[in-house]
Amino acid sequence: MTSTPTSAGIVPWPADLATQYRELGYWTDDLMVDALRISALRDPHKIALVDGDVRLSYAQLFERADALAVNLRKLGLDVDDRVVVQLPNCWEFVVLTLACLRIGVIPVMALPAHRRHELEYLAEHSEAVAIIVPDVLRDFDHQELAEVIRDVVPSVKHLIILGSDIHEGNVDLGALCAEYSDDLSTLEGLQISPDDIAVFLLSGGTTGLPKLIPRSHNDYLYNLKVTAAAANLDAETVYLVALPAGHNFPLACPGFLGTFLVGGTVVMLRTPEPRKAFDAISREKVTHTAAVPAVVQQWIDFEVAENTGQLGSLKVLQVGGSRLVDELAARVTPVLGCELQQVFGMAEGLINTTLSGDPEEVIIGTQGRPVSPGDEVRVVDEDGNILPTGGRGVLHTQGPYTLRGYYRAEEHNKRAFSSDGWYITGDIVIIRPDGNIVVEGRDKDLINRAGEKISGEEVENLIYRHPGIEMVAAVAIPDAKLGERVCVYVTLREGVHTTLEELRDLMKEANVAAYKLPEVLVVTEKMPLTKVGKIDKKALREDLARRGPIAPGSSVYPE
Ligand code: OOB
Repeated sequence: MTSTPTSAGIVPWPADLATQYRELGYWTDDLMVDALRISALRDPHKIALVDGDVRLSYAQLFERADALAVNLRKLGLDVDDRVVVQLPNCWEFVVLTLACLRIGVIPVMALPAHRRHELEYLAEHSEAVAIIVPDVLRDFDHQELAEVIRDVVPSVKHLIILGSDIHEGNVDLGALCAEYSDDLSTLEGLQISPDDIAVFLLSGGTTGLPKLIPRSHNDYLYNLKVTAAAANLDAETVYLVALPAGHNFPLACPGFLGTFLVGGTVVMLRTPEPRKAFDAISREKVTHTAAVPAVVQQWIDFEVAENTGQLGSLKVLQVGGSRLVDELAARVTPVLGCELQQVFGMAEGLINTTLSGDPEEVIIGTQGRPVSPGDEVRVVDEDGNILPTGGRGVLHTQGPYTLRGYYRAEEHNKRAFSSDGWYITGDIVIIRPDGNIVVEGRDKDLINRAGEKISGEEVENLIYRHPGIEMVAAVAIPDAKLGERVCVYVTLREGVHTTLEELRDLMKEANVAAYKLPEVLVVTEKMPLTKVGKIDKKALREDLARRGPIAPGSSVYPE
């Protein structure tokens, strides 16, 4: 079968904006890998990448990326092929990303927690030619799952496996990651345009399954530049990747790619668990890292309890992914001894940050401002009116690194973008007179569990598979540790009983990522409805507030 060219599913920037972004120097028409390689040439012996005992200099990193690129070409991968990537944080992830950029193969950045439900859809929707996964990770057999998906998704030809137990017919990623290749001729003359898609990121997705976010070389390279500058990265930077590396934040805001751009050193760690993270920070003299608020809470608790004093090298802790409450923000510098940089970003594009040197009140109480002068933001009320400064409403944005449409999602795009093409973030914000943004809530059907986004509709669709469920609504229940967890409200058919366990089992049978499973069940006799007959989630959230704390794992029944 021949697959669709990626460009067929892309909404381009309007020509006048594209011209403007070039004239203003935001888009430089360089390929990402070429820009990154300049760092390698500047100081080839400098350590670029650390993963446990593995230490690669810039020269070695790019030799390996080239060798892998050659081997992927030999396997038959071509410019514009899509591959689903689901790897833990490890040096191979980095080498693979660079190799894909080198040969115009587009990685679809899946998350380690994804299971069949998500991966099969991603492979299908992107018409992926390969799936790249570990053999077994945390007791889950990813290789076996990839084989199941290959058998049902016709585009998938290759399974590329990281690990030691490679089944017959599958390809060993370790073997493809050779130290170098002495014949780079297959890498010459590849037709890759800087307007082509470099990577596909995943959206949190408010309707059903995650949407694919196309990021072009021009836009994503610019994203690296502006976020690296905002975080004051330079060649002395040692950046720790502790969040899942396929997320926009640790990937490119500035993340590991942004660190390479300035010639710094990247440290890969599989988990942000405090003991391991603190050891890595002190061992490698980490200067910058990114965390979600739930991780910051753990780090602060750990430091208060253990008084490790291990964070002396840490200059900047970037925090984003969900709202950092002011009380926690205020503790970062006193307890961890580093600067806080709030980052309010989205895989779709727009990144806002506080900056070093901002007044304390800004750093603690706001989510910062757009990193690029090309970012345009406006706040819109329920009737679509643009509000004056200080008004509270939904944030819309457009700019040189914010998408114009999700990949192959024509219908959804009509709702996710305004008629003039701005991205409707769904975040409810106030933009202060000084330009800093405060995130106050959201107007989108999404649950933010420790930075992982869960679509309410997706959970509901899965629970509707239960024949005894009459109506179901998934809403966020506030949680001290994770920010939010998934709570489901259900009404039941006559004579039916259900439990949280049963609904969780139902979702497990559907093979969805575990973070999406509901953690609180409320059985109710009547669902509140809006005037147009939709379930009134606002009323449900108010109901939750009235009920007070409900422990995770609980089911609540009518009296
Ligand atoms: C990051 O990206 P996504 O795509 O996983 O999620 C984006 C959404 C935003 O629309 C907003 O609802 C929420 O996550 N969010 C925040 C926030 N940062 C993200 N809400 C409140 N305060 C913040 N600081 O989450 C992301 C991407 C790049 C850098 C940082 C985070």
